[in-house]
Amino acid sequence: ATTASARTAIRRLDAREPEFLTTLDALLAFESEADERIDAAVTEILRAVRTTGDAAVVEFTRRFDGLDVHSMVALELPKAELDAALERLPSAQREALSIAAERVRTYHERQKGESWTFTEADGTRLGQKVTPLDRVGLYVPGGRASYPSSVLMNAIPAKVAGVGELIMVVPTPRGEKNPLVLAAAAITGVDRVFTIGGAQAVAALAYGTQTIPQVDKIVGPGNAYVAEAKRRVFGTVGIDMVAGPSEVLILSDGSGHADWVAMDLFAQAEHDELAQSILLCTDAAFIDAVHEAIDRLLPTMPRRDTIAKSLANRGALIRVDSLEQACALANRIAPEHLELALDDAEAWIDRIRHAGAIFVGHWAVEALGDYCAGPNHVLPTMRSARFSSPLGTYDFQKRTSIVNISQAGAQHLGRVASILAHGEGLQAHARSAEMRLQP
Ligand code: HSO
Ligand code: ZN
Repeated sequence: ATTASARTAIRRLDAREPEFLTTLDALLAFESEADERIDAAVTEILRAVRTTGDAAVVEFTRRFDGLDVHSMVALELPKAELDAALERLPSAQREALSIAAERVRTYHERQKGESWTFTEADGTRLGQKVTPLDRVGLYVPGGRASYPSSVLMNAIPAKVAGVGELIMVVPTPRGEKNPLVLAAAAITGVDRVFTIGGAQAVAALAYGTQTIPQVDKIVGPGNAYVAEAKRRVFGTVGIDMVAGPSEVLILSDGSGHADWVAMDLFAQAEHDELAQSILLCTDAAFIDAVHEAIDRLLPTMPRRDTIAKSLANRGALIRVDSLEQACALANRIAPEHLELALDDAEAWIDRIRHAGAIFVGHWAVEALGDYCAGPNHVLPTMRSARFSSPLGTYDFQKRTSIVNISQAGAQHLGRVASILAHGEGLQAHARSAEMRLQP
């Protein structure tokens, strides 16, 4: 006999109810509330690293990570140690890492921006020159959220773009190193690795220290201290984005397997208690089946506590009228990941305007995208897919305008510029343009 499992707490909503949109917006709202203690600590750490460099980083690393080191040099991992970590991996892991890396590289090659120019009839030539960043810092969290796959997703586009030097920082509390993270650094060709973390690592990369060279951009996820530090050094260096908790939205027409949908919701929920997993479905019976699958499968999951909290906090099973309505809601939600769990999924892609990544059909599941499909798994969260894009090769390239005006071109443009400059009351601009005019 089977024992009835307990009902898992997850919202059951109906998009046809009058207050639905208000409920939905409240469910989506995520305030990374400003915490004064974090602000104050980050201010102090940034100031200390900026003024005393290595000494401050070493001291914070002793204090926060319990590493008994006395110099920054001891915090750099020699390249041989990275290569050794890769060598020592069980061959199945090494092979999986290498297949994933190769697929991610191939995909990101296509994103590479190229320089271009065009020439006008009078010989004026205009263009855009694309240049990779000189030096990039990659933050990798320690502990539970230390994902080797994220090393691939950040390092590979940087390398494909042609970044000159890629410097990774990863905290190793009490000296605990994650061999897969080191192996991922080796396989992607990260140039230098320092075992430092927190706001002090962000500060070191942003300002430079005696040992750590100053970078031009800092990418990679981190805890609240890291996020705040990145926000604060923005301007001195570039940053990728300040990401929120991970999100998945699954669109279903009741085709496919309820267990698959339940596990896809879990896959998101197991990341974090604040992660968001939502199902939009046209079929009431299928929603019941998914809820039953959740009840049955949850007790089998090692991370069931995190999953249960995440589903209760921010999850939802939502009944919709039609796939048209589901697509409209998907665009409002602008999810990080959207799964089209539909028999005829391809036909619905055109309706989706806002999503970080669209997974098309029953076989295209987010977990494959997280590791090895090829596209990046660093995606816009918190509805920012309305205005931003996945991390990509283009984030490690920048553009410079090229303006090459012929003598003939200057005659025509000189008159236009002169008139506009007078209109702005800028005489030097006007005369500088007019000096190029021939009588
Ligand atoms: N789903 C996460 C990425 C990830 N999943 C890493 C597993 N490892 C954010 O897209
Ligand atoms: Zn994931």
